[in-house]
Amino acid sequence: MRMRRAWIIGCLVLAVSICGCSKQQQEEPENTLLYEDEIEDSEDYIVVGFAQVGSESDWRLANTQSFLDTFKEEHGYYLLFEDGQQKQENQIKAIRNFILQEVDYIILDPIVETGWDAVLQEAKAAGIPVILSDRLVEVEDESLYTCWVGSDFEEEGRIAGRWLKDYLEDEGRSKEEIRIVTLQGTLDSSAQLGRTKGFSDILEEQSNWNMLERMSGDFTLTKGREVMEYFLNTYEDIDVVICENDNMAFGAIEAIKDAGKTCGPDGDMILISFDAAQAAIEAMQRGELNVDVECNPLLGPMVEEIIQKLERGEEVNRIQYVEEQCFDALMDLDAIMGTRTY
Ligand code: GZL
Ligand code: ZN
Repeated sequence: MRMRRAWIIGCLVLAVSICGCSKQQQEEPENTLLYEDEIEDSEDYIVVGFAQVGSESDWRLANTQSFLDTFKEEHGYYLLFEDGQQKQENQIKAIRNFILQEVDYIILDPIVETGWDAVLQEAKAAGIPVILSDRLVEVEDESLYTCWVGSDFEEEGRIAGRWLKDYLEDEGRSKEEIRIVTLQGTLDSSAQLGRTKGFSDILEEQSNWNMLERMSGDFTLTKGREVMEYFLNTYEDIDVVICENDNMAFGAIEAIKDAGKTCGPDGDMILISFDAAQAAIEAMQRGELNVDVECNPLLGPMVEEIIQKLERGEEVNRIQYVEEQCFDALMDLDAIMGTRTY
């Protein structure tokens, strides 16, 4: 397989160099060209194509770094990395590029759950296994991907709901009307679907909780701030703000401060977030955030373990969850900061 790939790629490089940058290449992120410079020895490596969502959040950057740290040449891998820049069509183009270059494995972190059947069918027809990392796809034919490794997003949502229920009881507010707004992640992404559903499981058991509105901030600080400004202008009295990731929480904090209000344990509003990136733990230390449900981004080693098993012809579990915790402002945050690598 690898020798054939080297020959095909040789022709491809020759064709491209004759015709110069093809139109298609000019549209692609420049990092797909890095591969061509070292084509001659690629057959000695396990060649992995990784179609990443983007670089929208601290979590995403840590997740990307985990793959760059794992799939190194000294570990016997050649990594083709493509940043989808938060667009599904870029990820689909990247997968087609990987197929063209006959990679040994495709890793996909699908920005949304739907719209993947056709391109994953092409990967299957090319005999290239697809491993899903972090988010999931919804496809007719389950054989279009080998396995998935990531977080139990619904459980993350339930953890946040259970934490809020306990916190309000401790505060003697379990009978009071609790007015809640939610900044959702990228709509139709597994993290958004799971966190919204999981929290709703707890919400529907609390007759005194009132979900005023949910709106997507697309997991980014900028849109998170815009959505929070809208919520503050629309609703007089907000008791709880749920942000489905830290970067939207950072944006919400900015908007809340701009409105002359406060959030966190001693604030006007309870602020709940997901991911637990270092910057969020620091916000908690500043008293701006009440609780953060961790979402572990360090998926590179788990995906590598899967590839090693597949290389040995071993079976792999179809679904593999990562370990996660929940941090709140009452914990020893200095100690926690010392243990975190993202
Ligand atoms: C969750 C991941 C989400 C993070 C966000 O596993 O898909 O995407 O929660 C990131 O920070 O943008
Ligand atoms: Zn060129």
